[in-house]
Amino acid sequence: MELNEIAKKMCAKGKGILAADESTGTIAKRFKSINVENIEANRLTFRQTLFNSSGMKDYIGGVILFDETIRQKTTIGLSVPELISKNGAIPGIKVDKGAKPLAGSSEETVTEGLDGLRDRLKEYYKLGARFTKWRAVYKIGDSFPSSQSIKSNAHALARYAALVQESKMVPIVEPEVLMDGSHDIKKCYDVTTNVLNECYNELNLHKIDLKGTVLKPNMIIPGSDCKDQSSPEEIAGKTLDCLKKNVPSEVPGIAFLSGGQSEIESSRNLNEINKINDTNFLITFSYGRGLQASALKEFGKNQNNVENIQKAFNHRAKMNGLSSKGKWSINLEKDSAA
Ligand code: 5MM
Repeated sequence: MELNEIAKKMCAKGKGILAADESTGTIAKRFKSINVENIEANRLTFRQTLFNSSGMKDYIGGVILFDETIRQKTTIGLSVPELISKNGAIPGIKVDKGAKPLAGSSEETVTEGLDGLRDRLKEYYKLGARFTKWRAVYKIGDSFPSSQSIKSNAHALARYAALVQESKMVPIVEPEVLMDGSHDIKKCYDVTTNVLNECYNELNLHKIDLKGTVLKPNMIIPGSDCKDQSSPEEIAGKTLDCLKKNVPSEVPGIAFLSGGQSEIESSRNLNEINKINDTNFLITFSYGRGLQASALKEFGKNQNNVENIQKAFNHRAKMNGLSSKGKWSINLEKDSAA
């Protein structure tokens, strides 16, 4: 498949991406919150239950995996990537090695993982991956993000994307401006503008074929401790405006991260954005917590209750699938859950 075709399939109308690429440390936090032991068998059970649910076929275009997961064999005989493909989605892999302290600006981070990446990509392709993900993280503060952080992270994202396209896979470019802090929505808009601008400068410099990429940005949202919270309409208007001004029109798909929004908030905001989407971008979700929080709770209640875990996941997948078409409503939330 051509890169552009893969990107469009990942973000096809009515579908989005399941971000199940929590590293061992992050999944440890998630499992701790539900009192489940963080061992390989439990991580496989939870993820296999999601990947084998009926919601996959209708609402999920791609699944982002962690290194451990892409190598696992499910208890039904298939490898994890085989199970995902069988259920109609494209397997993908997180290839960054995490956000590490940025020398010279120790309160900020730069994402590492370029060394040896070309060889790792060859292996992931053989294991079945057809797209990849790399996440850069930007914190908002009085003097953050610095231009040092914006430039170094954009440079790394572009070098990553070039290696990935060379390996015939689609790079998801994820510059995440964090929600943490008391900044207002305008500050988020301005910072995201600068971050996106620098990312596309570097992607162009590194000759990335933008038609074969997917952008995974944050929404334009006030900080989680900001006193003036915004309406979904304002969030949608500012988010779409920021994307129109800063994302080149060749980019086929934009799949948001949920970033700490609740499940309902992330569905509602995505829906509002799609209601006013007058661009050619396929605008959808690439949620981790936004898709998995309820299913994780069910898993905590009883790890063997496949039906309840899948029911919770199918519901969120369906709601976000509707949001990707601007067809979600709070009433459907209640009806479908019932
Ligand atoms: C699923 O979490 C991803 C991996 O995080 P770590 O490397 O810290 O373990 C993360 O990159 C995720 O893909 C995005 O942030 C989207 O997830 P949310 O929960 O923000 O929708």
